[in-house]
Amino acid sequence: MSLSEFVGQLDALLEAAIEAFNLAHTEDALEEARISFLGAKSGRLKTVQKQMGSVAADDRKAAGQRLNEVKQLVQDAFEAACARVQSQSGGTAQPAIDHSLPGIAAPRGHLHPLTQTINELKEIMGRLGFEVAEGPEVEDERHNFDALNIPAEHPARDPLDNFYVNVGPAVPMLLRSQTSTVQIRVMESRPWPIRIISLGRVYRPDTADATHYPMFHQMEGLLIDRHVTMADLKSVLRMFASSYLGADVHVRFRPSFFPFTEPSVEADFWWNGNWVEFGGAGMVDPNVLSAVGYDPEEVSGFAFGLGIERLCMRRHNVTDIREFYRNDVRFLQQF
Ligand code: FA5
Repeated sequence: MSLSEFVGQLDALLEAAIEAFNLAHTEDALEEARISFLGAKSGRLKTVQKQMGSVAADDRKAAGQRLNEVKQLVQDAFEAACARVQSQSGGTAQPAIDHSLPGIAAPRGHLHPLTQTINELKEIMGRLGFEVAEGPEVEDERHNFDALNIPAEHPARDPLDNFYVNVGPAVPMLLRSQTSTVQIRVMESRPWPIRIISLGRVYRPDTADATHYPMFHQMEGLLIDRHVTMADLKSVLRMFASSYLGADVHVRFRPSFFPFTEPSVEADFWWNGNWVEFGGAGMVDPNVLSAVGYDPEEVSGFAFGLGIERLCMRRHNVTDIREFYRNDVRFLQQF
């Protein structure tokens, strides 16, 4: 064999060894590559070395020198690959993950009790034919007050009783204080008949106590059609209350006043020896129907706005509304 052939074989071997070591990503794969190139008995380097005897005697010294250089280079490439594989597996000889160990089960969360309540209320009202409508939480005064027949001088508009937000001098805006805003948005956007509910957050600067919170949830209901009466309103609210709170729930209606309904009532349920108010309701005031372009001579309707926390409290016997917002997992886990 000529010297150049011998050296050519060594160079090809070196190139192949470097590539094989680079491609090895586990200690096992690297060991396999090491045996293939540097193995003492039948490694490829050994095989080439055995051919040195066939190189012309004059060239043998040069061939030996090159053989030693390549041996060293292959050894260096192997050691560099060892260091890389070890650092990739966290520097330990063990695999980073022990697949045989039992796993740690992640604790499973669930929906907040109020979200669960909202979903259930939607389902009950859906069965009564009410579809869900949405409205913004940051509202203008027209939807929160004017169109609801609440005039400029009405005490309910007092800045101290509302959360006004500063979005620019031209448009006074506030966090909605009631979901009745959505009644207006729906009536403005489509012709009657209407049968909707809207559930969401409302905001009032009320002091927090066992039954009040400055941010709470309401379910608004609105039904507009020909010949709607107070009897329809009371039937729907009674059906709703017995579906959600149980057939034995005791509900009463008290005369009340809201600028946007006439006549108006407040609805209470009996709970732990007391009447607890859970919502306001009434027949939609003709002024409201006119404000959205409906003819009060042609249609009538009823509306209601119920406190979702109060309903959920009675259903689950929660005696302090603040529990819903403390985020104490011991409380939340119970639902
Ligand atoms: C209203 O908000 C009217 N928009 C309801 C209405 C709608 C009347 C449609 C007529 C027609 P009121 O302010 O009473 O009404 O609130 C309704 C319910 O929200 C209350 O009965 C109560 O259950 C709940 N609520 C009121 N304030 C709070 C509060 N600070 N924290 C928790 N729940 C409250």
